[in-house]
Amino acid sequence: MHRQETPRHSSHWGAFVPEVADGRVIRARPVPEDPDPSALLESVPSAVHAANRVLRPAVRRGWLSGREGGDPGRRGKDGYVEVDWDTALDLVAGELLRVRAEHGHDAVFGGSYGWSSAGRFHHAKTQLSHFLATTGGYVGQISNYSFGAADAVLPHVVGDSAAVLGGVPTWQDIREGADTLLMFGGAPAKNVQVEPGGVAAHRSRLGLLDALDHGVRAVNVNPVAYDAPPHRNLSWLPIRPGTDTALILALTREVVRAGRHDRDFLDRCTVGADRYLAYLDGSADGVEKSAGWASGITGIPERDILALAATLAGGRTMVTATWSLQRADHGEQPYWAVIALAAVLGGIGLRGTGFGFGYGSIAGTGNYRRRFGVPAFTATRNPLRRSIPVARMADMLLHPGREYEFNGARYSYPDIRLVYWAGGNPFHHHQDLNRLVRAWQRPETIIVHEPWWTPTARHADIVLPATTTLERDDIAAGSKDSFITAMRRVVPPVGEARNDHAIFRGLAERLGVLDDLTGGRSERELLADMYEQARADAAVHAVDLPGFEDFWRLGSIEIDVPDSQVPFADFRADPAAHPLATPSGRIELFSERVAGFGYPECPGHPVWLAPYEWLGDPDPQHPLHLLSPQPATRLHSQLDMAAVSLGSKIRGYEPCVLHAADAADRGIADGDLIRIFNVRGSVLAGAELRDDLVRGVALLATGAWFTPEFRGDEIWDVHGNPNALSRDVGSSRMGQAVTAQTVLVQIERYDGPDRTADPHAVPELHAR
Ligand SMILES: Nc1nc2c(c(=O)[nH]1)N[C@H]1C(S)=C(S)[C@@H](COP(=O)(O)OP(=O)(O)OC[C@H]3O[C@@H](n4cnc5c(=O)[nH]c(N)nc54)[C@H](O)[C@@H]3O)O[C@H]1N2
Ligand SMILES: Nc1nc2c(c(=O)[nH]1)N[C@H]1C(S)=C(S)[C@@H](COP(=O)(O)OP(=O)(O)OC[C@H]3O[C@@H](n4cnc5c(=O)[nH]c(N)nc54)[C@H](O)[C@@H]3O)O[C@H]1N2
Ligand SMILES: [Mo]
Repeated sequence: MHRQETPRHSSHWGAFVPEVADGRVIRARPVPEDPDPSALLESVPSAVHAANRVLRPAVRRGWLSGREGGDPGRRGKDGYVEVDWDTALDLVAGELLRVRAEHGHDAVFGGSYGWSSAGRFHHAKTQLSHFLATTGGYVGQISNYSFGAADAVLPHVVGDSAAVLGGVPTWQDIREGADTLLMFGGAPAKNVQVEPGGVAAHRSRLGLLDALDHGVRAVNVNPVAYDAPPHRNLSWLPIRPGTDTALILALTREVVRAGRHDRDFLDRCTVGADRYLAYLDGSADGVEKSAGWASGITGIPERDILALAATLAGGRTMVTATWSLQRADHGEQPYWAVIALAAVLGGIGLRGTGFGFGYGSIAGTGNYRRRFGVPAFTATRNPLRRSIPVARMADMLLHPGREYEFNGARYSYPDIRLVYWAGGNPFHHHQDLNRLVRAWQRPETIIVHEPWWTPTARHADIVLPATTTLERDDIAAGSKDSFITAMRRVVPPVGEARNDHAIFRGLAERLGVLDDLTGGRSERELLADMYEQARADAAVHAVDLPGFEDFWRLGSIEIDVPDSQVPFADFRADPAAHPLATPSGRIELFSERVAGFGYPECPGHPVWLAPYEWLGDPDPQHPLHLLSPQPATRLHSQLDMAAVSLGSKIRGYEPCVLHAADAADRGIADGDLIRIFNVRGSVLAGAELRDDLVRGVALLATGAWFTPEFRGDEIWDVHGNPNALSRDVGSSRMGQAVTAQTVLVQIERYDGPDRTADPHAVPELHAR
């Protein structure tokens, strides 16, 4: 074990050494052990001391007047009255009591999806879950926006979701074990800056380069060329968005047609291969899934597909896909199809081959995944045990009582009267924000904890100011990073901000349950307990961590972890002795259970199904496909108000990447303002022209703060959030996951009036 003695701090985008002057953070320097630090550290000082911090508790004027018999006004348009903490906490405690007494616990929605901050104790969403569970229960959210479709389907196919959580070959394994690395979605360097819980050593970008330097040949299947490193061993295969499943089916079919499939692996380790292969050769439905067939769907020449199939079968192949592929209509299909392709190639369970998801999506994928000794605060179990699939949140608010299906079962939406959010920003992350604006008017009370006046804070009734990590003590740790970092408080709270945990203490006191919330322990004792639990867990795995006080003094510890991880190795060697957690114990290329759900949009084996919007079914009014990748310049909506993100804007608007030829057709020059629109909304953005992407594709990163402005009867987002354009429907009844990547739009040059709203402004504030 290797120990450092420098005081440090951490964040989802990296560990750092803060520099402080006159009570303010002035710099965040990368830690010395980070081989590839993130430029996002430059945004730390301007975020902590941003002009739009929430300084005092604030209550929406219309909500207050509604309670006094006046007009409740409209969320998102109102000013706020600032109040003292006692008044604010009395109001929140009173509302919780009132709503639960009048409507029951399932009228309280506390799903509160969101990344919060890296510190594992003050993880706002978990603190909220713990508080709401302690006080009787709430409606939660299950799964996530990141890989919800995969999370639903993978357990049916391979028994669990490890392949999407980092239980995959390491970069060293790929270097040693693979000849060809087939990457659906490439390996965007921008994405591997971040890891939930913090990352002290960024290794992903360098791991890929190392594999390429050692002769691994990689193929970036992607609508854009630039999300993979320029390298002599890497080539780009441009594809139409949303059509990968067709390509994967055809690659599988061509390998089988050439007789180069691994029959032994299929017989020993899978079930349903024959039914799947009968779909591929056309005997099931009369359509052979050939290279020629896929060419018409994907836009890739037939000969390129045939050549790729020959390469895959001719050596040791590793197949990866970024998470974005499944954040789409029928998002379950490309992942199931990737597993089936890897099974046909027969490399599953051997070092560095087979399949794995999320390389290039998140920093830790390709590192060893540690299953022990990761400090984390755990919420007490929700006694209500009621949750909705995460992305069905607006449906729930709009349609209380309505039935829906999810992963083979039937449920109904609760009737929500109170929404409580801490650590997430639904007015950035949810699809079809104009629909969310309407859904959001329905609850009686909306409570939000936020450090900043985000769009979600500005759509709330009671806003409580939360500290940032630099204003409190915490511990950072990620399962795919080998460091545990003490995050020492470095500056005093900004304004009257309080830690989320302290806010819940204040509420629990009012509700008479403080001891249930804390077990009678102080914040510091709870932090130490969290660490000591991880330490005990590590000891079971023969890893010796120092005691809490020593750890705190050291500031950072590193755990030795292996550099190799070979999933499915035991299973491959002896499938009967090491069965998977599927009904058959094997990899299911056909799943009787999934077939039994009776969902035509997710039948018993992988299929190609055309998405509800795509370039293969052109809409003359909306001829461009809009992708919404993760932003290079921030973490989702976090840091949008800070230096790096602000520096990337075009005249204050979010940049939208357009093909230069598509722009020329529309009279759009680099740096022009543009309007992006479809039937769901209109968004203003700045044009950034490139020529290394597929024509007909445009890209607008997520996370620009939604800034609604009324233009006639329509709400326009005058900053550049793609969710004002995305559609709010589930991937299928299997996953009910987001379909944010399935969006067609039109784009035109915008010469209209400038906006009046400032995306990072503070709302009108009044003294009580
Ligand atoms: N169109 C489109 N939409 C998408 C996606 C996409 O690809 N396309 N991707 C989706 C995905 S994968 C994700 S994960 C989501 C991300 O969606 P979110 O996780 O909601 O995004 P964040 O911006 O990280 O929101 C975290 C919020 O918590 C606040 N916060 C930070 N620290 C604290 C704290 O200590 N206390 C409190 N109370 N608050 C804190 C931040 O200020 C911020 O407002 O977006 C999804 N939305
Ligand atoms: N800097 C930064 N990094 C982040 C985040 C962030 O906000 N900022 N967010 C983090 C989070 S929460 C998540 S879930 C991950 C998400 O990680 P991903 O979902 O993997 O990220 P994306 O950037 O949406 O897309 C990855 C690549 O897929 C390609 N792609 C998109 N559609 C298609 C398609 O139909 N076919 C093919 N073949 N390729 C396609 C895109 O062009 C891009 O190159 O990122 C994480 N990393
Ligand atoms: Mo995510």
